[in-house]
Amino acid sequence: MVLGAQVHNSTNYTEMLPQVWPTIKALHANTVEVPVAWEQIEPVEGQFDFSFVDALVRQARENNVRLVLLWFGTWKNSGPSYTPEWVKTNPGRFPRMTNRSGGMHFVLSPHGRNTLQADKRAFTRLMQHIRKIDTRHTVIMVQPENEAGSLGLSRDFSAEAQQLFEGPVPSELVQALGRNPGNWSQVFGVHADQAFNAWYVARYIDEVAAAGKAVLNLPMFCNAALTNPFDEANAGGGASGGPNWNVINIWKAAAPHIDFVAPDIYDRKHKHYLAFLDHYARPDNALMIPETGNALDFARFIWPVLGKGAIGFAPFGMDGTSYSNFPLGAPVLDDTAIDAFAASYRLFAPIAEDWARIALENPTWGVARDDEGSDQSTVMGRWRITAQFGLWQMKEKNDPRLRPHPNATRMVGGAVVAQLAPDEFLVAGRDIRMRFAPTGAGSMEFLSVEEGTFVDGKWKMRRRWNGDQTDFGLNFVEPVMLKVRLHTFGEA
Ligand code: N0T
Repeated sequence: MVLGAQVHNSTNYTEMLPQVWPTIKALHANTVEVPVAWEQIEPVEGQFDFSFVDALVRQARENNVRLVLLWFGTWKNSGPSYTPEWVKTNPGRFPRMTNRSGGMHFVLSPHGRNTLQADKRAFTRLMQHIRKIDTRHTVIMVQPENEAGSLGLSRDFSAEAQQLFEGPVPSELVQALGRNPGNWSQVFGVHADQAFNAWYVARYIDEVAAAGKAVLNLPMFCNAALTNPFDEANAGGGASGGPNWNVINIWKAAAPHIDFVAPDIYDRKHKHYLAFLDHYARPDNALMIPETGNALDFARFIWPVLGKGAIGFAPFGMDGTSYSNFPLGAPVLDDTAIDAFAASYRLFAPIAEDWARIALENPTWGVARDDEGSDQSTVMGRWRITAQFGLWQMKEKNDPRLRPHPNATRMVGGAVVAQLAPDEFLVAGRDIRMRFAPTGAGSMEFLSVEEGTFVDGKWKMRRRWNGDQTDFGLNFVEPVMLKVRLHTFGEA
């Protein structure tokens, strides 16, 4: 389970690494996502320099964390800014997309065979190098390209691309989607441009990934710049062709060597965040959040992320280089911002394997405060579980005669529940109250509420919660894990 953190975009230099590790340590992260740029490993065509990768892998080991390498190549937030100068300055050999009026768009064309060959060669050399130096398996995953697609232009309008666009949709794709054959407009209607670009961008990246996997078979994923999760009509208006939520099926058909596609979530509306999780958690797609905002508001979403069985989560911009991507993330990465994420990482890091197994084998539910702080509930077996936010621990509800709890207006609070047996649950959370009530007759009574953790795969109790700690529901402040056994009485 990746309790991750992504560093800033320009932290991919050996001399910056000392500004990474203290933040990662404070965060209790077990995995760091770091860019490796094409321009840095192949500044001169055919001459490779892996000194940064060497330093990174060595220092990651010294700091006891795993790595996810981010290949900044043909596409970085759609643009070619991380390609070497010999690529940037040769649009004849490495064509950009052509816009509707015949002009040059800044994004490289996915139809450029030379670009694909050059990117593929550099990426393969990177994978060869990792194979050589990383027998200890410090690098656990690779992300080929970053937020691929095209911002500002829906597809390539060059003569060559236009010809492809007017031709039939490849039969593998229509078959995979269960559609009737036709040209792109016939099959995809108003989404034809986006679908077309998605297919060619995904085919391109699949070829890069396949070449890399042939050398070293690491899991590979692609991250998505997202559009509004409910607005189908405008879903093509973002990084067109990237693995946005509305074209996941096209990516699945086009890129069999990409193990999963993953959402970069910077949208802090609760309803939107949860909708993204639903879009990307599929039987054919493992859920991982490779980037999310590092502001306080985002930290609580780790709970529903865990509840949906995610394999990873990583706030973006976690290093000491003092850049801030506000308003996407925190205005300043101070101790409070770090602690918002560190709190849950501290709890889960020592038991990441235990939790991964539990979440695989048992029903789970995760919950985070919504934008209003309303009660939320679910039913698991014969129990209704309700989450409440912003309450004093000994009060049933907000009492206007008392001063409001400081959390009443803060975007904090969340929990995750795993049902181990009909009447037995694990519950972990922060800034939240969790209540259990039978859906049928009788009243709930706790048999035991044990606070503890897993040691060598076995539950180990630290203390029992009782009295004030259970009389008003289970009130979490700092994250702890509870094993809760319930029964009902008085049903007759
Ligand atoms: C991200 C990051 C980095 C609701 C931004 C986010 C990273 C890239 N792009 O700091 O550049 O390399 O993957 C795009 C956010 C879209 C805005 C959504 C607003």
